Amino acid sequence: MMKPVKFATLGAAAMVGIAGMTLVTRDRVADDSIPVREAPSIRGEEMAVLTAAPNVPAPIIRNYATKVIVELDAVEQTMRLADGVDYTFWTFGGTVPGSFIRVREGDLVEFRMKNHETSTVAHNIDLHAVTGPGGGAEATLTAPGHESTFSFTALNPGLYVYHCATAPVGIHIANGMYGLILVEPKEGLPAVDREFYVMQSEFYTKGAHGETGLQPFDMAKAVSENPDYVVFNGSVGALLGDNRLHANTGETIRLYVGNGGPNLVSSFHVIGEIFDNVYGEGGTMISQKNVQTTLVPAGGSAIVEFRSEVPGNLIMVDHAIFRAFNKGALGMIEISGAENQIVFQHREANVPSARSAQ
Ligand SMILES: [Cu+2]
Repeated sequence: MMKPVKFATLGAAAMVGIAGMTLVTRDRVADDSIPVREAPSIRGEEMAVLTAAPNVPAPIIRNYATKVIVELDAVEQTMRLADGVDYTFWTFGGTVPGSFIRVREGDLVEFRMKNHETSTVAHNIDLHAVTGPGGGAEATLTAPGHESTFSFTALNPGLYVYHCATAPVGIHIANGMYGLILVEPKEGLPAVDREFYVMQSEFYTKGAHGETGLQPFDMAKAVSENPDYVVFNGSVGALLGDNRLHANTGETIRLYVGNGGPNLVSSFHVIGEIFDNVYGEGGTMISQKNVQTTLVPAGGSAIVEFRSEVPGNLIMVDHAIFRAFNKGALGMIEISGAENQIVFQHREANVPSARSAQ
């Protein structure tokens, strides 16, 4: 026990010693200290508004902590994974990813999880926003047709993944049991024009990519981390065609980006844009500006923000690029509005070249 104490003492002395810049150094040390987080007093109660991706519940305007009741069902159901391809998904709230949950820092969350009577197995939930054993996993292990309730205080703000943590955990996640919970900082997030919920994940099927019919889960491919599908929002094309996202030029856009995994790390990129702000790893500080591609870990998140300057189609990809063009990790944001020829101008494409060979 003595050694670490001595080391810490030496470290502090060295920091002060290096400086004549003592004030700056001392402030930094103060800001970086580990805070004491205490649950605030609670006023009133409300039911959480949950949304299916790509929608996000409205920003919280309350300036006090309340009791928020979240009701979320574990539901197993067969749905489209790709054209002609079905999969029996295990879900939170009937969708993949699961419903987006939005609470405020300090809120007392009463979480009620029902496992639908048609389920074939038990399910539970581990919310990474929870301070407490298993993120709620042990408190919510629920047989089909039953329900469980636990409560937690959302001590830390940030964008957190939740997922099923029932053994075998990998299979429950691989089948679609994950989503995002945003714990808004008590001072709120800066206002933006559009917010969207985008969550990447991968699927492992007996058949190869595109092989039609109801496809069962493939354990060997999952263990070897070789997915047939890598998708945004639960299926190939969930953010393409009629499902594409929309915004106008001049608007500010915030994407809450999650990665359910179960295995892959996402190199999240939007073709034709630059992230003006990135809240790395879903934390509450803008960790970097002017970013091309941000990493989103399995079981992690990021918040990215940008202003849309010119019209056209922005393409979301996992820039591990075969995943985008061969496995499904593609999405689109259509930006409508007036051209800005200074920022971007189409000139002449693919005309015969008059330049002499060099
Ligand atoms: Cu489960």
